[in-house]
Amino acid sequence: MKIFLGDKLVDEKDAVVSVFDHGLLYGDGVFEGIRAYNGRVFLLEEHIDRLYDSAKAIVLNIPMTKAEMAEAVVETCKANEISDGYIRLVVTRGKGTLGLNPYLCEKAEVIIIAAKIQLYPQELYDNGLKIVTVGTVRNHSEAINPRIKSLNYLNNIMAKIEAINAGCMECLMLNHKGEVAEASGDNIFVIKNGVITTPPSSCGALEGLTRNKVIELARAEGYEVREAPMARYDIYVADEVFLTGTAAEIISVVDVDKREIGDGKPGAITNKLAELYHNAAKSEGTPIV
Ligand code: PXG
Repeated sequence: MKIFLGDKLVDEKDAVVSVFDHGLLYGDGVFEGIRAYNGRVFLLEEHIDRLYDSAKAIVLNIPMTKAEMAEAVVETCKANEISDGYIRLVVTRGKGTLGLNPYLCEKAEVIIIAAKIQLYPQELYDNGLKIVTVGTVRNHSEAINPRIKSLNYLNNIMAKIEAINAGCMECLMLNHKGEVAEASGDNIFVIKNGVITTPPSSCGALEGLTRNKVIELARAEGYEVREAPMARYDIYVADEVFLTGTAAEIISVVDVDKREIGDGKPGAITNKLAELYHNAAKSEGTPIV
């Protein structure tokens, strides 16, 4: 496998970073998870915009232009003959000292990995997911804003541990006010009486690109979509619930804290949105050429 590291493609065995890299020492950096479908990188410009916004928010200077970054992503896919796969783009603060001071780090490190992804088992797409609310509260937006896709994922990992310990593969995370935020690695949507609602990012959600695409597709199809704060109650009494993410795509949730959602099966609107999403993913994107 070829990895993009720094400013060029190298063999996987040569793709090594310093033990003094602040990405490793402090989770100091930003990342993106991107999908390629059918020989195209889906939502590439949007992912790169979000990466640079995340970097700006943490005062991280990415030593490449957005155009160079987009080119590097495509080159990495090409070098690994990826036409359907998953791309992990990581920018760390780079090599520094054992102290926190990020200004002592010489240069940000850029890493691009283009590989295959393991999805949820098909059975879960067919029958839906069970989730539980976890005690780990989503990061306070004035501590680490959840809109920053930072390398520091302990908040999400603590939530994921609770989910797995409870026998679930995903969970519901609330913000410090008890409002619905998101899942540990996905955004959440509810459908009630035909209206689709998802929490605004101000409630503690990453502004997911799958989320944004689903909102756009749903509105184009004539559905009413709202971004509004929600309580767990709104989830429990929903007709349909689903999660969105680059890796998960659209997956139905049929049980939340032992409350069956709707009739306990993936709903019609969720299935329709998944179909629209897959059609967009297959036909849009930056060609890998
Ligand atoms: N919320 C969080 C906290 C995320 O990490 C999403 C929402 C969905 O955003 P996008 O832009 O992908 O629609 C994410 C992204 C994994 C994994 O292995 C998931 C993400 C990132 C890295 C790994 O499940 N999700």
